[in-house]
Amino acid sequence: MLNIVLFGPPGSGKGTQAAKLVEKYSLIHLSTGDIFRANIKGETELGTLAKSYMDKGQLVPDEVTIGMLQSEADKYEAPKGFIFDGFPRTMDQAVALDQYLSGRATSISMMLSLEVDEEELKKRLLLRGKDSGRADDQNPEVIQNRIDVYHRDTAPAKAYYSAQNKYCGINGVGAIEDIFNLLCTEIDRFAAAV
Ligand code: B4P
Repeated sequence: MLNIVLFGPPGSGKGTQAAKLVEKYSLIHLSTGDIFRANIKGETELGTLAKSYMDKGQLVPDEVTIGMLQSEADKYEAPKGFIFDGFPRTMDQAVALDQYLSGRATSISMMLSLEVDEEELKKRLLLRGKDSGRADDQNPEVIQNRIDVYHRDTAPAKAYYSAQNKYCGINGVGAIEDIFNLLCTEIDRFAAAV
């Protein structure tokens, strides 16, 4: 299986690139942000809980997020692979993901990390906030909090994958198609080596 962690700060292009990658490589796309937003729309109990964190730019607690991710992944018995988009976002999530995949006799192939400077992130998120109506993209303070949480709680997961020789940083600034080509080059290089 080809299992990719698509990583990066909020607004770095994870969702944008994941949509293109799943189509090219026929992978299953698991975006924790999308699953939370679907639950908010459906007014489920999980949605109400998630909204109370997301609206403030905080992470949804690990015990909720990890369980939800695993039950989504369980729906697919024999996929070609997964793209984990927005997960893991903490060290505990990274460890839980390894344990989960090992139970399925597979593992993470690589972490592709989109690197984008803070000014560009803020610009993109505020722009999306105007069109999408996403509450977490409309308030500069919430956006700053999401970026701060990324540096504090999420970015350390890079070292976790580096230690396994699975980390790959990608320049996430530029044309969407050019960034997509950089990602594909890394995936194809990995696929050719196994
Ligand atoms: P996510 O849905 O993962 O949202 P995100 O990080 O803001 O978005 P993403 O990075 O995918 O957006 P993209 O750059 O594609 O998370 C939302 C919230 O859910 C989190 O804050 C948290 O509260 C909660 N959550 C999710 N996962 C969790 C977890 N594992 N644990 C705990 N809580 C969790 O797009 C941004 C914009 O940039 C778009 O408008 C796009 O068009 C634009 N863009 C993309 N690429 C561009 C480029 N190259 N140039 C210019 N613009 C570009």
